[in-house]
Amino acid sequence: MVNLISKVAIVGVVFVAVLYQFIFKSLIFDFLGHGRHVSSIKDFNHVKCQKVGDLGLEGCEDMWLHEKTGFLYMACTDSQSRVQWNPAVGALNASGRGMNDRIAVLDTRREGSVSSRLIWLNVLNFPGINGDGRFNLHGLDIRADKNTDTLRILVVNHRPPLDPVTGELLDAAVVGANSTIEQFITKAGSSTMRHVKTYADPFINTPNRVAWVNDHAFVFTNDHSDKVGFRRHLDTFIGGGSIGYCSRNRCNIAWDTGLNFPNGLVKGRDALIYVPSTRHGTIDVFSLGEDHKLTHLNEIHTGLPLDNLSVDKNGDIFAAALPKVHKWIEHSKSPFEIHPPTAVLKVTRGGKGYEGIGRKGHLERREADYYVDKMFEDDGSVLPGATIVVHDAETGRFFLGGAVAPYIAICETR
Ligand SMILES: *[C@@H]1O[C@H](CO)[C@@H](O)[C@H](O)[C@H]1NC(C)=O
Ligand SMILES: *[C@@H]1O[C@H](CO)[C@@H](O)[C@H](O)[C@H]1NC(C)=O
Ligand SMILES: CC(=O)N[C@H]1CO[C@H](CO)[C@@H](O)[C@@H]1O
Repeated sequence: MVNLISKVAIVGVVFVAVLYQFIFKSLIFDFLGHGRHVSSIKDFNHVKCQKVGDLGLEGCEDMWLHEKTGFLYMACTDSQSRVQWNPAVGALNASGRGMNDRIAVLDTRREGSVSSRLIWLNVLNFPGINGDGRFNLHGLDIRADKNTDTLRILVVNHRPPLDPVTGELLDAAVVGANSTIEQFITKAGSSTMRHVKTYADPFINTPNRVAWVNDHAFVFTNDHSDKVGFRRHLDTFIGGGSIGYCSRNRCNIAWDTGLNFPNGLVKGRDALIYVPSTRHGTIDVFSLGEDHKLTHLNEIHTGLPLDNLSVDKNGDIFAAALPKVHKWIEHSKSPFEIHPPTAVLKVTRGGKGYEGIGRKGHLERREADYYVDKMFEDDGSVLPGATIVVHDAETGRFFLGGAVAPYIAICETR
């Protein structure tokens, strides 16, 4: 018996040691960022950043820049509500959800105070929850029409779940959020957007970000394996999540292996799909086939836990990274007190640049096809705990927003 117990104990110790080596060590140091050195923005002489607070630009989780006009679209909420309602990180208290989520439009290329260049989009034709016209914003993508000023907007909307008969709130902690993807239409610089349609589909399960692939179709990430439940809890350790595709009224899963918290995906200038996995600090590169499935072409290692990506006019990809995820987790519970560090990474495609369309085999396992540079970073003094960074290649400016941050930041680099 004693023998058996000691054998069990030894096996237990070995098991914990192996877990430490392969899972917890990477979790604590690589992912959570304990012990990682972070520079201050002051070490980057050419970068001048400014906090923009007090204008209601809170919780601006996602941003998109209209290259032609310089209008910056931002999906915002109030920071405090994200503490209660943020299905991506399992905050599922629907009665604390934001009741004033809205899209801001900042004219970034005009002179004058920020407030004189900022408008909020009024929403037309959208029923919301029991007719209240409201939504709960997360990821967004916009497709600019080639010939006109028309902009097609897609947003992830984390609706609270409702009882279909009574219309009362169901317990989201039990059934999860009722997340949908909403399409709106607007014109650059307009102060309204009109609802076009709702995509509600079993494959749109835990949506995070969307990315248009043409005028009628888009891809999106499901950041977890499920809305709630046991399997979801295992995601941190064994991975989970998927990439979906929707065209008109049909959706399917386009890829579902090897991901771990896939979030702010983009379509690159080269028509490839770039998917960051926060937990791995990698970007997976895919091509989209006629069959609406993805083919994995490459994996870019960035060395930092990543968030959402954006593409600038030159085709370069920018990523907001979280050098200290453990601080960001504290920040997500106390948005006004804790200021986590942010790093801005640039991913440049080498080789043939953005023109060559990738084929399987063509890019496979060739790291040097991409270069990753850290542009600047900050210990939390000026930059928000950024979940998105957008670069205007024309002016050299960067715009940074954070899912729970109480302000945005604008950085000049020239
Ligand atoms: C849920 O949110 C409401 C409204 O903000 C708040 O009063 C309540 O205490 C929250 N519940 C929990 C369990 O945090
Ligand atoms: C989820 O939202 C869709 C689209 O509005 C709606 O048809 C459905 O009844 C909702 N389901 C729940 C559980 O709230
Ligand atoms: C669209 C979007 O903003 N997605 C993610 C950005 O990164 C944060 C932090 O990892 C996620 O919580 C968001 O879901």
